[in-house]
Amino acid sequence: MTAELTDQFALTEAERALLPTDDEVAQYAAHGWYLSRKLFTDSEIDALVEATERFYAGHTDRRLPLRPPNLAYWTPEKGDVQRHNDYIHYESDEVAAILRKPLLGAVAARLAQADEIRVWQSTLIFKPPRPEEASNQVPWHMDRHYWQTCASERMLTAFIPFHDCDERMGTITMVDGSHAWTEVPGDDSTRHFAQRDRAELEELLAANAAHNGAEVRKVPMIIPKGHVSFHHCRTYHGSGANLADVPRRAVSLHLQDGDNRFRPFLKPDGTPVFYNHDVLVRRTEDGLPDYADQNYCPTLWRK
Ligand SMILES: O=C(O)CCC(=O)C(=O)O
Ligand SMILES: [Fe+2]
Repeated sequence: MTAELTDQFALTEAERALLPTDDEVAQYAAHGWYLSRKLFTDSEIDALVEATERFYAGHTDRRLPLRPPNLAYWTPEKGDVQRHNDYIHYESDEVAAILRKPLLGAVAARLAQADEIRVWQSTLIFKPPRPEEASNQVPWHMDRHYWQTCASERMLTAFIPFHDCDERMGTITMVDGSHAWTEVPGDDSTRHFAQRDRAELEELLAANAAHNGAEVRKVPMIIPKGHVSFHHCRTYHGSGANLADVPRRAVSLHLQDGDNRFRPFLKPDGTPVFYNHDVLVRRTEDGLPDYADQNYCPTLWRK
């Protein structure tokens, strides 16, 4: 074959300069979070605002073929609460095209020390400037708890705000080093934070810190527009109210390494755990949900 194959995941030299350094990869491994360089241009971010406004106004390029059991999906009749819309990378081609920038996957691959990064989930988030609205507070949690059907311990999340994002806006806040903690046994941690009591989760964080002889050091991520905050799937994080006078807009892009596979997982009471993908993705040869199904879990970057 003489035709040259262009590598769809190749980075330009300018992009390679934006990857985390070896030191930064080591910092991520030690602390469980990383604030990136400017990975998206202002016009890419502005395009996300426009595309997601069209989405909120009712535009989708495709809809999920069925409604999975634990879907977060804001619709206008829910009113001026915090909006969460899962599978935004599936429903909006414009959003997907921007989020699937190979540079983003390459940064995640360095952090996770993986040869391949696929999308796991993406959630479009809109936090209205209403400090009194309780749904705007995100209680302390680790994402791993919601992904117990995943074999991987290296999954991570890219939090991508659509503007400068600071404490006043209720930015995402990390509990430094908490990804390395062991857990107090006995809690049914698979229940989503939206279905749990905030004070109970606050206590659970304190109990887990004490269990590890650790202090709770909270690090608000001050994220300039175009930069991305990454956190390990076991890093505790949360966020407070939006005290600004404009909405806080973001996508949480949850990522899996190429080796991630389905694993069966039982709750403490013996009932099996499901992830929403399990009713959507194709099956592997063994009849298990295939977390490499490119329809739902497209590859972002491969070595
Ligand atoms: O919206 C937030 O501040 C937190 C989002 C979150 O939990 C995540 O990105 O995993
Ligand atoms: Fe989270």
